[in-house]
Amino acid sequence: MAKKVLSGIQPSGSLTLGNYIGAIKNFVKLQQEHECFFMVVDLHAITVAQDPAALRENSQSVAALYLAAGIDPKISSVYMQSHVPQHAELGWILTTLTAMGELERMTQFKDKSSGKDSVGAGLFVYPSLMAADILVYNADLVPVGEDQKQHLELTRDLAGRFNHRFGDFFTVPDPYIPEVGARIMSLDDAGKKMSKSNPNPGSYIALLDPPDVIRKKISRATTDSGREVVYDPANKPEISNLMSIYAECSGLSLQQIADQYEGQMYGGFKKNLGEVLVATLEPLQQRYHEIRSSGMLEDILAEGAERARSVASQTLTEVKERMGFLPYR
Ligand code: ATP
Ligand code: LTN
Repeated sequence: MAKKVLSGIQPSGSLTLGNYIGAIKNFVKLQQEHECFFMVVDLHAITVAQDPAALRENSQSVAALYLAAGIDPKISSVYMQSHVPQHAELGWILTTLTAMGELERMTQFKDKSSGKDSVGAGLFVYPSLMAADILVYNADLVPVGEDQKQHLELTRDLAGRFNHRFGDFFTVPDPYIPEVGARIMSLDDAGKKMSKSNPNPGSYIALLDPPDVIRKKISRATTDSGREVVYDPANKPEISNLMSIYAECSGLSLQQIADQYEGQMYGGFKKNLGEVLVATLEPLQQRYHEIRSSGMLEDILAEGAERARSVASQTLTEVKERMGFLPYR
């Protein structure tokens, strides 16, 4: 049966291979069978300081990359989170149902706030806004990478809490996390996830990196001692990470890759991986540039937001009535 699917990516930098493998590839897959909502979560991005010009550029870039990767705006709604004001409104309501202790336990908050002198309150309440993003459409499925699992659990708890207090209304959503590629690691440190806000560009492959930059970054990626191309995340995290990337972009299984490179050293494997990535990303980049220069983005985002608002506004009316807010005309 067709389900409602929702997800979002922050316009907080240039999208990486981690975003593509962990999230966007699944968006494209799910849209064939389900009713999908794919947002650019600009309200989440401002939980850390964003330069206005960069936010504008990154917002358009994420939306264009969604389309370039194969999201079809005729069957999926593609839009900016800030164009649907009900997200912020339900976000506030859910914040009032969220306990401080629940937010204090969130590992993304701990990671992003650690070592900072001053931390914005928005970063702290970020998960309640994310819950609102999902619940406002009564989404059934949320495709995300592994790092978002904890936020999804809180979303499920908040849906249950609302339903318990105000009567059954929200759908309790399920995460949809890929088996391979749910956590692509940084190229310079396999102990950290690949992240677009890492200050070292050598730590990630950006989807818009030119072919030579991609080849160079892969050839410089750190590799474990030893020289066998075997998948063993506990003992060989770096080569295992590169193998996951290879598998996700070539369609080969991890075993097929291990067999193909048996008895060979890392050099040939890395060289071929660079070529696999270039072959995956070049067509996507071409479509991206066509979309950016076509001027079609604005209309697509307007249409997507209109569809999203019509669903979200009905939810808000019902939620507020159940909670005892006076209606207005
Ligand atoms: P930031 O560094 O700004 O926090 P990010 O690169 O972690 O950003 P998000 O916008 O937070 O990216 O994430 C968008 C989606 O991509 C989420 O579903 C997230 O789980 C997924 N994702 C992000 N990084 C990875 C990764 N390294 N491996 C797999 N999935 C990832
Ligand atoms: N928190 C997510 C981005 C995000 C999201 C969402 C993902 C915001 N709202 C709703 C899925 C559904 C992140 O940091 N990757």
